[in-house]
Amino acid sequence: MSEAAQTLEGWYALHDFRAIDWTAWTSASESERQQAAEELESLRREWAGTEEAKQGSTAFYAIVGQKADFMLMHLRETLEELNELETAFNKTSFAAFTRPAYSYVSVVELSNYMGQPGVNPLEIPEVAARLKPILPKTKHVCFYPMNKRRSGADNWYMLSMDERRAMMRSHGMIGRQYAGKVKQIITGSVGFDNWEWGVTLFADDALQFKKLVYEMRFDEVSARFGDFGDFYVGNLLTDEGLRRMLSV
Ligand code: 76R
Repeated sequence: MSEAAQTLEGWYALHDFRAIDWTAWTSASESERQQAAEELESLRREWAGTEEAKQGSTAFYAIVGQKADFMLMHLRETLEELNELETAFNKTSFAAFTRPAYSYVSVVELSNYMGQPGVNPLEIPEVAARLKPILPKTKHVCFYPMNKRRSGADNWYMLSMDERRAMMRSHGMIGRQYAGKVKQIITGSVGFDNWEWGVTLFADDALQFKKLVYEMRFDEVSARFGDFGDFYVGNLLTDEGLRRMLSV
């Protein structure tokens, strides 16, 4: 058996994608819409409070294209909290104007491929901080789930630790060239959802998503071993953006 990579886990993650029932929204009365918007607003204040207390983090993005209208990405200490959040949202009158489009359950994950022997990574403050990240408020987000391939000669899980480490080093070197332009949060979902990882990228310039993902396609770990699900790309929903989106 090959040696399993050790992983460190942080906050649990829920990516909650919703579509808005625009017919219902635009034909609702002004006061129904206002009530719905206020209930959403009150949850947003609650989420902001949790974030200020550093007990979790939430990102809110409009999604471009027909896959969804918006995404809420929540990070929390426990799966129970994610469940409560989801239910609280579902009980709002705003949720009655939405329908589920997609969701993804995972946990913030760092693997030890690049770890130094004899160093406890949890004692490195940057590592500990990356396990419980406050989500960036960049203009754009990109999310997609992925697997490492397990087929024939291209079975990631049959490779030796040394082979995997060498490939992950090359992967990390490409990634580092995007420092300051793209922030990535890798969440592990083996045992939680249909793919092995969720990849969430944040950037102020959306083109950097394309450039980074494209460049990685030529790198062995993605070229030979990466299998990808649907991509979701979106724009930060500020207070003003949300008002504009919901105005009729
Ligand atoms: O954690 C670290 O910074 C060390 C290096 C590193 C690891 C271990 C790293 C760096 N990644 C790691 C693990 Mn990554 N990453 C992806 C994708 O589209 C694709 O082809 C792949 C999707 C992107 C865009 C990306 C970006 N990475 C992983 C893992 C877990 C693998 C495992 O355990 O087998 C996956 C699935 C994954 C996928 N990666 C970086 C980036 C970027 C931008 C970096 C540099 C981060 C930095 O140095 O700040």
